[in-house]
Amino acid sequence: MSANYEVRGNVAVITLDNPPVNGLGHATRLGIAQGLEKANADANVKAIVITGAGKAFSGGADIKEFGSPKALAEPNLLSVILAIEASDKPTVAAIHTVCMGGGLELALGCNYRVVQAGTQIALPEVKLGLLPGAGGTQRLPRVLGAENALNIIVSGEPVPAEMLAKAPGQKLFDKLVDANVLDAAIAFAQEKADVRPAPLVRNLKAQHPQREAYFQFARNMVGGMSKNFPAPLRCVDAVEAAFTKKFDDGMRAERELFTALMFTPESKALRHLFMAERAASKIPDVPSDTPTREIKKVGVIGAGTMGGGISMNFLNAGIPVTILETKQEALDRGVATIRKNYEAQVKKGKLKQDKYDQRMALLSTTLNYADLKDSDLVIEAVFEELGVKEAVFKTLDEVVKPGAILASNTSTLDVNKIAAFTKRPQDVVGMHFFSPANVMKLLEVVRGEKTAKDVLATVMQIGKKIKKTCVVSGVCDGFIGNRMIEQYSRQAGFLLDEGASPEQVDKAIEKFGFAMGPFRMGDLAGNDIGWAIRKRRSVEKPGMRYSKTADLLCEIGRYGQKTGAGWYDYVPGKRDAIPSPVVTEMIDKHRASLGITPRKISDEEIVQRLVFSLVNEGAKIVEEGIAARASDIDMVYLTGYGFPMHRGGPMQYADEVGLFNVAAAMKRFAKNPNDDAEFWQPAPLLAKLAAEGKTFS
Ligand code: T1G
Repeated sequence: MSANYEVRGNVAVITLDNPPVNGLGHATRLGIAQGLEKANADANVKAIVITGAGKAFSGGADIKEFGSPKALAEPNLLSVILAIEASDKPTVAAIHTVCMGGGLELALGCNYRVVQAGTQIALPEVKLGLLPGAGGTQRLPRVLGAENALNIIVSGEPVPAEMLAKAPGQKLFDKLVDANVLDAAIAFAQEKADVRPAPLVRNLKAQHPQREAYFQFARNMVGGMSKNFPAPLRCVDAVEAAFTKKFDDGMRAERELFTALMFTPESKALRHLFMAERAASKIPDVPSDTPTREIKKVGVIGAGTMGGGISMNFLNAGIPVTILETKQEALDRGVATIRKNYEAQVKKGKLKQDKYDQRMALLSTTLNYADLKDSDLVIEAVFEELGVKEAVFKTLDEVVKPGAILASNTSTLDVNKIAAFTKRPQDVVGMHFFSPANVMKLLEVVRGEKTAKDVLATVMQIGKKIKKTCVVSGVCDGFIGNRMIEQYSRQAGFLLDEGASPEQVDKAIEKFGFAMGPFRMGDLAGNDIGWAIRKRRSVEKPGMRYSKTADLLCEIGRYGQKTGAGWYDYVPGKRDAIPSPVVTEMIDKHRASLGITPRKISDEEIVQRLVFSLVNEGAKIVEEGIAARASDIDMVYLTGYGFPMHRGGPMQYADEVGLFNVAAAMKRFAKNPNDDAEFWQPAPLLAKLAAEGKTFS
């Protein structure tokens, strides 16, 4: 698809037509250029209108083209905008719905802009680790001034057109209409057909009374928010060039800054994230138009931390929830926690009182399963033990109406076994929320062998409605995230056995970008949780070797912050992790018992063993079909496990390092007698891609 051309009266209309959002791919750019030529060659044409078909004026440059020769193929976006400015006949942009990135830059090249109220205006390039690279940093300040332009460029956030159209002194929009923007633009074009010279944004002067002071202030403000990302500060540099350089020199400065950012790992990570987020919503064998079941009422079993957090997600989306517990005091405790959470948001000004009241009005509680019979979706969040799940699902199977979806929030148990407790396994699915469930974005949607396709499509849809990033996982021990974190935790323990300290490991991986290293995380979440899982797994997988240090820690009751001591010591009431002589001695003794002479371990080895353990297990998960694609693994780790955004996820990071180098490192680790040679054999998928010089994505 490209751009359509027609003449209405004496006005040529060029319509961008590249569904779904009129991305400015090569064919579309070519179509616009050809339309301009045609219009300028047609004596009957007095003016030109440019607009977009469907649900957008334009969502900007075609992100899917990035990195391919097409992205720069002539006419590139800069050439198209220059052609618009060079047009003999006046050009009017008819802007509606979405006008973002290169789409707004295209409109800024026109002589005039007519916009429809409700249009979302944005320059979101910074969210891709970039900056507007087709004149946005030079033209927008000329029509909006420094402050408004810089806010839009550095935030990347959309702003309603009507707000900008009413800004004092703005020259971004020449006319704001409520509807029928194309008709209005054609009429406007006819009015302006003979005005010469037609105005051009490039001829406006960008001025600021205290330019130096303002941009210094802007750098200080932006510098704080962009610790791991260079783009926001580069945006400030580019916008300042509009105030210190001639237009063409400013354009050259913008181009240099844009091109440099295009090749940074951070931008590649963010562009990967943009595509990965959208890919995760696609289930290969479930068509995107699969009919879904209506979810009007939700039941939640269990009013504990998870049950309460899960309930809040649905209340926040305006969906009524009935929470069931076995005892009234458990219900009362659960509701009180929900209230406390909302009241904290109201106090911080993040939630209006009336919204809080509305949400609480949607919440009901019960001790009686019969009250769940009309639920369209029931999610159990009871004790993580198969026997308990069996009792719950057998009862649900008896009580809840046919066609209801029965979901388990289990984090490690076999969803197929849970489904088999019912006579409707096709309606059973895993919905694995991450604690705190009302905050963490990740939702692992675990499909059982018999889970129906419309159940999956429904859960993905409702998951998006409650603002979760949904990733589909097959059934295996730990699904995607926890299965991988087990290897990460094993490596952390082996590093202690071999000579590292908890604080060295934590500091190394936190310097890499994780919010919290494995030992501080253990102290926060509770070391006894992992202890219970290791006990269960030692029965199921006796061959799986672990460092004993974590068990030794729990055996002396050091569960973490909740017991006042864990891997670290804590001052009561404070969360600062203090290296513990008790733990140091415990580790030293354990090492001696293993006959290991401690060695100095580099931060690089620590980071590689922790991160590459995720990569290797992730590659196995993809080749087993538990995850549909490598980028799903990245979505799980970016939204559920605090993997640093600027690295793009474990698989993206491995691509950046180079799979050949990753495989080579794994082979080195396999030679370490205190490590796990079998685990470090590169997964077949990884070995294959490395050998072929390919990447996961
Ligand atoms: N290019 C290609 N595809 C795009 C796209 C784009 N710019 N924007 C969206 N899509 C696809 C998306 O992948 C999905 O595809 C479908 O459209 C629906 O997207 C030189 C260099 C426009 C607000 O960053 O913010 O211009 O999964 O689910 O919720 O300075 O998409 O169906 O195959 O998000 O209605 C700057 C990014 C580019 C805008 C619509 N522009 N897009 O939201 O739908 S860089 C952006 C969005 C640039 C210049 C620079 C949103 C949206 P699929 P969706 P939505």
